[in-house]
This record gives sequence, C-alpha cells and structure tokens, in this order.
Amino acid sequence: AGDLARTAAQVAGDLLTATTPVRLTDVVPMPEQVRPEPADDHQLAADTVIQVSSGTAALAVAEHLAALLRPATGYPLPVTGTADLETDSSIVLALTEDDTLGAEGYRLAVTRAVVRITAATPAGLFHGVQTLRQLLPPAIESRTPVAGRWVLPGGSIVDRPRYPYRGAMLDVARHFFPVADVLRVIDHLARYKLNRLHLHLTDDQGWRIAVPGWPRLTTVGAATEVGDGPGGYYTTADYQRIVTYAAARHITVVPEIDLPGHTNAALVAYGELAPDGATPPPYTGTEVGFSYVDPTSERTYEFIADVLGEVAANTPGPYLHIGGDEAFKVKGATYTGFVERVQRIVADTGKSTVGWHQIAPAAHTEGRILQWWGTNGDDPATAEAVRRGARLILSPGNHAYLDMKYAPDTPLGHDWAGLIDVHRAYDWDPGSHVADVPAEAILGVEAPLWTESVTSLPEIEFMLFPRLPAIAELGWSPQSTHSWAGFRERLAGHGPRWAAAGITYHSSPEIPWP
Ligand code: TNX
Repeated sequence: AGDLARTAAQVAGDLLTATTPVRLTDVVPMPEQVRPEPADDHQLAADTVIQVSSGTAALAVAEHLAALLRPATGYPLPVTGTADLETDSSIVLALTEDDTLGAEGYRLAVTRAVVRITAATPAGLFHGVQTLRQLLPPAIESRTPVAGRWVLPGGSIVDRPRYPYRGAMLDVARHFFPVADVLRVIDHLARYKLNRLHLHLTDDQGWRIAVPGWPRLTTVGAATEVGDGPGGYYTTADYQRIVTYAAARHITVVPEIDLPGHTNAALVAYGELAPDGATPPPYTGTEVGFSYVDPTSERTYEFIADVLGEVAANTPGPYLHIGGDEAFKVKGATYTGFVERVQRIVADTGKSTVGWHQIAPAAHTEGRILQWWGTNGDDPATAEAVRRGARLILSPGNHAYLDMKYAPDTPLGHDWAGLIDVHRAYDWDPGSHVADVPAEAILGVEAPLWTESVTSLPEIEFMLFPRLPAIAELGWSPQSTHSWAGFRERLAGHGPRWAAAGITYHSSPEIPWP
C-alpha cells in the first residue's frame, strides 16, 4: 500500500509540474502531416506575446489562446495586433490567402524563436490553437499557476479535416442540463476540433425551448424529465447564449425538434395536437414510439411552423433537425406525407432539413441530410435517398452511441446496440460504412449522447471521455493515419490533461494511461 501511495503521489507531482515533454506526433485527432524538428523546441516565457495579423475574428482567437494559457503559466501573454513586430518570444497567428488549407485547415510551425499558426480562416486558426494547447504539458490545463518549463516540441504540422461535419449530440430532453453544463460540453468539443453541437431539445419526457405564443410548452411541457427530477428549459436568451458561445468556438448548433413522434411533452401542454384531441398524462419513463402529433390536423402544421420558425430565427447555423425517428404509430404514406410537409416548412425558414435516417423515403429537398443511426450498415431506403441527393451524417448505434455501456459493469448507459469500448468507437471507417452509399455522400460523423440514464455533468463527461476523441479522430484525420495501436498511445497522454482540467473520464483498461 505504501508503494502504491508513493506512486500516486509521484503521478500527482508530475501533473503539477510542467516538465513532461509532449511529442509533436501526440496530437488527437492525428494531423494530416507532422514533421518533428527536435532541435527547434520552443519555450514560452514570462515575456511571450501573442501577435495577430489582422481582423477582429483572428483577434478573438488570439484572446482565446491567451485565456487558455494564462491561468497555468501565470504569464501575462498580451495580445497585440501587429504581426510584423516579431520578437524572439512570440506566438504569431496569421490569416493567409493559402487556399490549400481550406475552410478549417491550419499550419503550425514551432521554432526556437517563434511559434506561428497560419490559416485561411479564423476557424483554421482556432483549430491550430487547440493543437498548440495539446503540445504543452498536461499541467497547462490547471486553472491555477504551476511552476515549470512550458516547452513546445519543435517542427511543423499541416492539417485539415477529412469531413466538414464533425459533431456530438446532447439529449437535454430526457434529463435537462443547465446552460453552464452545455457550455462546458462545447469546450470539450472544441478541444477535439468538433464543429457541430446537435441539441436534442424535445422528447416525450420534456420540452426544453421557449416558443412565443405557445407558453404551455415550457410552463407545462418542461416540468418533467426521466425519473422524478424537475426538468427545465432554455429561455430564448439562454439558447442565444449557447449559440453565441458555440460560435465563438467555431461550433455550429444543430437544434432538433423531434417530430412526429417523441412528442408526449408537447401533447401534455397542448392536447389539441394529440390525435384524439385528448391530453395524455406526463411521461417520465424510458419507452419510445408511443406518442405523435396528429398528422391530419392543420393545427399541427401551424404549431410546427411557429416552433421551427422561432428556432430558425435564433439559430445562425444552416440546419434544422426534425427528428423523424421511431414514429411507430405514423406509418407509410401518412408518415412520408408528414415529413415532406415539415421539410417544406423547414425550407420556408431558409434552413436545410436534417432528420434521422427513417425520413429517407420522403421526397428529396435541396440540401437534405440524413443521420444514420443503424447498427448493420445496410438500408436500401437510405441508399436510395442518397441517390436522390441526400447526404449522410454517420452515427452508427454500435460505434458512435455514447449512451452505450463501455463494458458489462459500466454503471450508466444502455446496451441495445452492444457494448462500445474505445476500440469499438474508433475502429470503423465512415467512408465505407453504409452499403451502396458512395464516400462522397458522407458529410461527416456525430456521436450522440442520449440521457435516459445520464443525470449530471460528471456523468456526461464519463460517457464522452475517452470515446468522443475517438469519433473526433474519425471525422478529422485522413483514413491513411488510422491506427488503433497509434491512437491508444496518443490518447493515453490525454488522461492527465483531463485530470488537470477536472474532467471526469472512464479510465478504460484498453488505454496505456501514464
Ligand atoms: C433510440 S437513436 C432513440 C432514442 C433513444 C436511444 C437510446 C434514435 C434516433 N432514437 O430515442 O434515446 O435509442 O439509445
């Protein structure tokens, strides 16, 4: 026991000094190109300054970097707007015309004198900053000053994403999570270069977003959640705060209003939308597929137009997710006709429709996106929708579902799609996952977290880490870099980072944690 205690103390000591060097090749997600130059290590100093080429968006990225580095280093790290003033101790963020980097790519060059990140866009600079952050010792995540040497490994990285859509979903309907929790999840996404946050805002157990003209959605529909908790909802101002915070981290919010099923909470609030006009009792269990709004009533479409119009007005991103899953009681042509009508309502708001892959049989509309959550990679209706022009977001239930247990003894989660350990989350190829769907139709990947069994921020984090970085790497890194052996080694170094940042994680036995 004495030996064990000493080891634990040493580990804690390592964490609290900034001595452990990081390798340039240890970044997650793996960059496209990495060229280490060990003679070029760069040490941050008390007089390091952050210089920005131009533009307020680039300046905001520089301020973000400074805010990440100040607490642990204790350095002032002033941000200045004059990039030609390079001194011997500078971090330079520069926007360039380099179109090989694309909308999100960046170059990072670390030399003894200067650390330089260049990109064609502020989003690219932002991703470069996340890489820089990972190249400092784990103690950089401390929120209080840590003594030590803040050394960045020398060399260069050229990097850009494989897919434009790289997301995670948080179900705030089964259990409600306050704004502060959502903001922290946004920070977790940003670390791993994810750029979409899908919010599952409505379900049988609760309605979580205010809609003017329909006050009972929140006074009544939001008052429940799974179990006997109090529920809750986001005011318009809350939602705008989430959207703004995400945008500042180059993350687009994808709001979901699940229709026509998963609507019990809306029906409790407005019984007039229920098929027989009869208000159902509130539901706090975990069954699915029993509720639906009346697809034959005009009032239903007025309701949907008001809700989607309001959500669209508060959402800067291009997507509205209309759900469409598990509407077991709305079948065949009735279901297809319903989805087609809702797709037209979405189009009227100027947004593109996203829906779970069950909406495949509905007619194609411009920009339509299906979210695949199947478990066997084979669905002729989805393949056919793709031939008609739809693109796919991949969330295969048996690889990407963060609500599945890691192992039989995982205290939270489900297992209907199988157990998903880190290896299973990592080892699949989005480019060839769904039968008869060409690689070009894949828009990207998303890891959904359903929250029937998840009730708090630490529980959210426990299910996200370390699987979220696995899905992030599938979305970002070139297929040619894919390697489970390499990934588990690189990921291992992130455990101390999460510990220093106070992030709860599952210390999976598959990963050789230090
Ligand atoms: C299926 S996946 C659902 C959700 C549940 C989830 C639990 C999908 C589109 N629908 O309603 O929360 O399983 O894993």
